[in-house]
Amino acid sequence: MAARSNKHLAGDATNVNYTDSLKDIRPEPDAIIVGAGFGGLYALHRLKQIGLSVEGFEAGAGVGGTWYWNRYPGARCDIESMQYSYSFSDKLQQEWKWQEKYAPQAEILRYIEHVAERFDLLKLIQFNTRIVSASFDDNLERWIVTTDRGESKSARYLILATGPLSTANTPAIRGLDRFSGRIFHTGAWPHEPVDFIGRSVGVIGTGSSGIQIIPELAQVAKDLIVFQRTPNFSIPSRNGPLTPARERMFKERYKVFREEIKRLPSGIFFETTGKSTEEVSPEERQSGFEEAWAKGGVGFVRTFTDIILNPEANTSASDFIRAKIAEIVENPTVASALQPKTYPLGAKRICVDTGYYETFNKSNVSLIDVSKTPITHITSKAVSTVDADYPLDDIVFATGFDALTGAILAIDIKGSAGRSLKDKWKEGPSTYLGLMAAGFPNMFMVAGPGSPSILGNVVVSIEQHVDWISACLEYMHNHDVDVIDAKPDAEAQWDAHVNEVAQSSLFQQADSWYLGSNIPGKPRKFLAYAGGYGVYRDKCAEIASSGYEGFIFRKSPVLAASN
Ligand code: N01
Repeated sequence: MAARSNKHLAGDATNVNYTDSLKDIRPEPDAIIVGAGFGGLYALHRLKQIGLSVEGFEAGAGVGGTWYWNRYPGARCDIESMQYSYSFSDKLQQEWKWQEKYAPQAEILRYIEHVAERFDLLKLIQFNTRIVSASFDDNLERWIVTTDRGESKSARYLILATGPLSTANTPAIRGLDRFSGRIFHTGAWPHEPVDFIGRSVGVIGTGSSGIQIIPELAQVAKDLIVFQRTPNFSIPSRNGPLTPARERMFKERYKVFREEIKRLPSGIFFETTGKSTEEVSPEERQSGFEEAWAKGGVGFVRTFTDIILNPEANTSASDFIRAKIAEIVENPTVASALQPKTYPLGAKRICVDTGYYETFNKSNVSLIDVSKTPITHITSKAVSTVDADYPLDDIVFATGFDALTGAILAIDIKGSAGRSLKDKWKEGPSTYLGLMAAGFPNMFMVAGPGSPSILGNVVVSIEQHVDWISACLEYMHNHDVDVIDAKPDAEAQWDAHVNEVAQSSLFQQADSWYLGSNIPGKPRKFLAYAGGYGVYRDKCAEIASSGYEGFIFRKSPVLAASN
C-alpha cells in the first residue's frame, strides 16, 4: 500500500493544553504504540506505512519484548522459526536465514533487531520508558499517556502491544525477602551471563520455561532441586540445524504457505496423518505416536485429528507420553511424579523440551513434589516445605506470567468519562474481538484477551490484528470519522461467545494461566478465544466488510478542527 500523507491521517499535531512537562519539541503523534516486541514493531511499521505519525514506548532498553526479557539458558521458541516469523515482507522472509529448526532466544532477538533496523523503526521508539497511565480526554478526544519519567504525550489512537506474557509472576512465598542467595525469574533474566557452576540451585515451576531451563542448569549446578507442583506433558523437540531442504521447502512456497496457515486453527502448519484414531488400527495408532514422538515438537498433538476432541483418543495419546516418561526416567517414583495424571493432554500448554525427562536420571538432580509437600516458606538459606529444608545458593522462579491482562492493567487506563479499565475488568476481561473494549474509544489491543493469540502462533495473530487495525483506521479516514468504539452489546455477545467456546474446550479441565488461576485473586475466566485462529480471522474480516458491525463511529468536532 502506498504511503499517504493527508491532513486527517498524517501529522495530527493538535496543540493540546494539558499539563506537564511537554518539553519534547516533536509534534504529538497520531498514534502511540506501547511495547516494541513483535506486535509493537509491526504496528509501528504498518501505521507508518498508511501515513500516520507514530511513536513507540518500550520499558526495555531494546526491541524484542518476550525475546528481550526471557534470556534464560535454554530459552527458545517451540514453533518452527520458518513459521514463527513475520510474513509481511517477502524479501525479509526470503533473505533471513534461520540457523536452527527452533530458534534460540538470541537468534530470535537478532531477527527482531534486524527487522527494527531494516524498516527504520528504532528512531520511532523511546526506550527505557514505561507507560504508567493512559486516559482518554473527552474534551480533546485524545489519549494522554504519562511515563515513568514523568513525561506526557497525547495521541488520537492508543495501541497496546504490551504482550500477552510479559508481566512476570513471582509468588509471594513467605520469607522470600530474607533469602540471602541470588534470586532469578526466567521472564526477567539478567543480560550478563550468570554462572551456576558448582552451586546449589532450586527451580520453582515446571511449565515451558522451567522445562527449558532445568536441563541447562543440571549440566553446571552442583545440585539442582526442582520444585514441581503440577507435572506437564512435554514432547522432545528434536531440534537441530535447519536443513537446507526444509528451508527450501518453506522459501519456495512461502506465499502459498502463509496463505494456507490463515485458515488453520492455530496458525501453525503441522504435518499430520490427517486421520482420526478411530480410522486406524491399534498398531497404526501406536506407530503414529511413535513416529510423531521421534519427529518431535508440539505437532505431536496433531498426530491424529481427534486427540483434542475425543476423550478416548486423548487418553491414548496421554498414555503414550506417560509410558515414554516411565521408559526414560530410571527411578519409578520420580517417573510417576513426572507423569501428568489429573488432566487431559492439551488442557495445559503442551511443552517441548531438549532432554527434560533424561535430566532426572542425573545424580545431581532431585525432584520435590510440592503438590504433596507444599513449600511453606523461604529462609535466608533454604526453601522449606512441610517436611524438609532445601539449602540453596540460588532460586530460579520459572513461575510464569500474569497473562494477557497483567501488562494492560499495569497501566492505569481510564476511558471515556474517566472509567477505569481495571474496574471494568474486575470480573475478568471483556473485549470485542480482543481488539477493543467498549468505553475506551480509539484504543486497540494487539493479541489482547478475547483473541486467539496465545493459543497458537502469536506472530500470525499479531500480523492479523495489526492489519485489521490499520485497515480500520483507513476506513475511518475514507468515511470521514474520527472516533471508533465497540458497542457494549457487541462486546457482551463476543464475551459470551468466548466463554461458551471455552466451556466446551479441554482448557477447563486444568488450572492454568489460560484461566488466570496462577495469579491469586485473579478472576477465573478463560482469557483467549478458543474457536480457532482461522475462524476468528474470518469473523474479523466479515465484520470489517460489513462496515464494522458492532463498532460505533463518530465524527469529532474537536478532532475535525485540528485536521
Ligand atoms: O509459566 P507457566 P512458563 N509454587 O505458568 C509453577 C510461553 N512460553 O513461564 O502448574 C510452586 O506455564 C506452576 O505450577 P502449577 C508458553 O505459552 C513459551 O513456564 O500452577 N509452583 C507451573 O509449573 C507458556 O505456557 C516457551 O501447579 C508454582 C510454573 O510455575 C507460557 O509462556 C517458553 C507456584 C509456571 O508455569 C508460560 O510458561 C517459555 C508456587 N507458588 C514460555 N506458582 C516456548 O516457546 C507457580 N508455580 C517454548
